[in-house]
Amino acid sequence: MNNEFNPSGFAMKNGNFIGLPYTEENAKIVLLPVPWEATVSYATGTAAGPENILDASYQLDLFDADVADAYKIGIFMRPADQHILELSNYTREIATMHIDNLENGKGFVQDFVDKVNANSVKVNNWVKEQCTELLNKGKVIGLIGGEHSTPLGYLHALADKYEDFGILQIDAHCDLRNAYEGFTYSHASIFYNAMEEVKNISKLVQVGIRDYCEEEVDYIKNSNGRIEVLYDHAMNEALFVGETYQSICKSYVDKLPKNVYVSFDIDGLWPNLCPNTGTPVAGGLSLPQAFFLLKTLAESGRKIIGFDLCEVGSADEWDGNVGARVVYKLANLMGKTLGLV
Ligand SMILES: [Mn+2]
Repeated sequence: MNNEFNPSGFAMKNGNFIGLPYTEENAKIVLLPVPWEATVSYATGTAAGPENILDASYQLDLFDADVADAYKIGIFMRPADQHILELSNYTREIATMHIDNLENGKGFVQDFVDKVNANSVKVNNWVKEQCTELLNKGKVIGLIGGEHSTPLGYLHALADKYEDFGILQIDAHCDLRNAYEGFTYSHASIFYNAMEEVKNISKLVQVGIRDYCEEEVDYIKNSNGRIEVLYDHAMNEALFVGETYQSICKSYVDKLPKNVYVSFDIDGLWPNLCPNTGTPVAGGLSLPQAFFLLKTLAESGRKIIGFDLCEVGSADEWDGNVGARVVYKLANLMGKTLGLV
C-alpha cells in the first residue's frame, strides 16, 4: 500500500473499489465481476451491476465500526470481463425470444434453450477457472454478479479446497427450482444446482425468503435438514411476539458448519434498497438487520471463506451505492474472520 494513502481523504477514481490503493498482486481480497444476466425473468440491468457498484463505491467512507483498520485488508476489484458481457448480451437476446414464445403460448423452441444452456456452461467454466487460479495464488474472492446463477463455478472451486462448508444465503427467493423456463442454469436454480452438484456443501441456510413455489418447499422438506429456511414471515412473526433478533440470528448461524460461504442476493433486502434488481419483492431485511446477521456469523468463531453479491441493478446509482456498502461489509467481516487484518 502507498504510504501516502489517507483513509480519511476523498476517494480517487482510480478504477479500484472505493479508490483503495491496491493492485491484484498485493491485495488479499479480489472482487471478481461476472457481468452475466442471460436468464433474468423480469427486470434487466444486473450485468452492469459491478460497474454501478464500482462507480458508487467512491462515495463510501472507509471506516467500519465492526472491523478496525478495515481499509488495510487490501481489496482489489477487477474490471468487468468484456467477453462475458458480450456473451451475456448475445445470449440474453436468444433467452428473450424463448421467454416471449412461452409467455405468448407460441411453444417451446429447444434450439433456443440449448444455446442458452451451452453459454451458461461456458460462464460456469470460466468462473471456476478464474476462481481456482485466484485461490491457488492465496487470494480470497468476492464474486460480484450479474444474476444469481453466476457463483456456481466459484462453489465448485471452493469444493476443491474445502471438504466441508456451509452457505448462508440472504435472498427473497429460494432459487431451488430444477431449471426454470427450460434454462438449466437459471438464476432461479442456483442452489438446486449447487446442492445437486457440490456435495461438499453440508448445509444451506436461507434467510429473507418470501417468494417461493411448491416445488421448492418439497425440495427443502426432502433435503433431510441439509437446507434450513428462515422465512421472512416467520422471522417477522417471531419479532412481533417478542423474540429478540439476536436470538433468531444466533439460532440460524449455529446451524452452519465451521467454514461458511455467504451468498447475498441484494433482493433479500427491502426493495427500496435495490429498486432496479432483477426480481424485487416487498418485505425483506433492513440493511442493519442484514449486517447484524453477518456480524453474528463473523463473531461466532466461524470463518467466512468467500462470498458473492448478485442481482444489483444498474438503472440508478442508488442500487450501486447500497451494493457497494454490502460488498465492503462482507469483505471486511470475511477479512476479520480469516485474520487478514
Ligand atoms: Mn437469488
